[in-house]
Amino acid sequence: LPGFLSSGGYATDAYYYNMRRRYAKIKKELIKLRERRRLERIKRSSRGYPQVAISGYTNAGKTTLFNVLTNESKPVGQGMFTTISPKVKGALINGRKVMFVDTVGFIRKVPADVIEAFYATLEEIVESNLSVMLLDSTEHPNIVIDKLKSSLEVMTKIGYLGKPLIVALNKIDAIANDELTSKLEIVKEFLSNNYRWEWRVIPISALKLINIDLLKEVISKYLEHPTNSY
Ligand SMILES: Nc1nc2c(ncn2[C@@H]2O[C@H](COP(=O)(O)OP(=O)(O)OP(=O)(O)O)[C@@H](O)[C@H]2O)c(=O)[nH]1
Ligand SMILES: [Mg+2]
Repeated sequence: LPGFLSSGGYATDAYYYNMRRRYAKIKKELIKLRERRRLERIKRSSRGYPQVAISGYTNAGKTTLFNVLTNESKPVGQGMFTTISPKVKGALINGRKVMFVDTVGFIRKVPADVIEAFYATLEEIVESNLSVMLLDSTEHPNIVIDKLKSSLEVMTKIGYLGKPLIVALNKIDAIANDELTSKLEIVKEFLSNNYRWEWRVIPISALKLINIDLLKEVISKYLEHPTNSY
């Protein structure tokens, strides 16, 4: 019996030893990844290109908009987490090169295997000069406001402060006019009470290409007149 106990003790030590080693290895890889992204960001900003992050909840249409703005053909999905790592691509906006970042969608509970991609997304948003936050206008008004509220909470928590915010109310091709009017109102009212810096709300359809030119115009306007915090 003592032999059984002692071998059990040994096995446990070995288990923890292995776990620690595995954990240390993963941690080292994550640090390397993060460092690489940091260097890539420095390279981008030293070229002088402003960066615009497309943020928002999963399934809001971020990749669809990213593809439209950058002529990219990234996969678009029905359901959550089509995009699991951020992607950056340059595009000309009113003759000026802008780097767009397609990000991983916000959700309430992040599954373990996407946590790192999620952090990467957050870093890209904080480093950006401007964020276009997408909302899905086809959802119930309470859901729209709830998601706007928690998106703003995430953004301020990670340090997106003092910068302008464009809220794009997406998928307007799929809702009625009066519905759009009332949702625009509540979103504007929420922002005027809760976002302390410059903001604009623009109804768009990334899929049916409605108001994309207006969105580009506002993006370039905000980039031309940077607020002092970046
Ligand atoms: N009707 C309509 N559907 C849209 C519009 N934009 C996107 N969609 C659809 O919404 C779904 C999700 O689009 P994505 O672009 O993959 O959304 P996403 O925000 O990148 O999602 P994640 O990468 O999972 O976070 C797809 O089925 C799109 O075709 C739009 O303007 N109108
Ligand atoms: Mg996506």
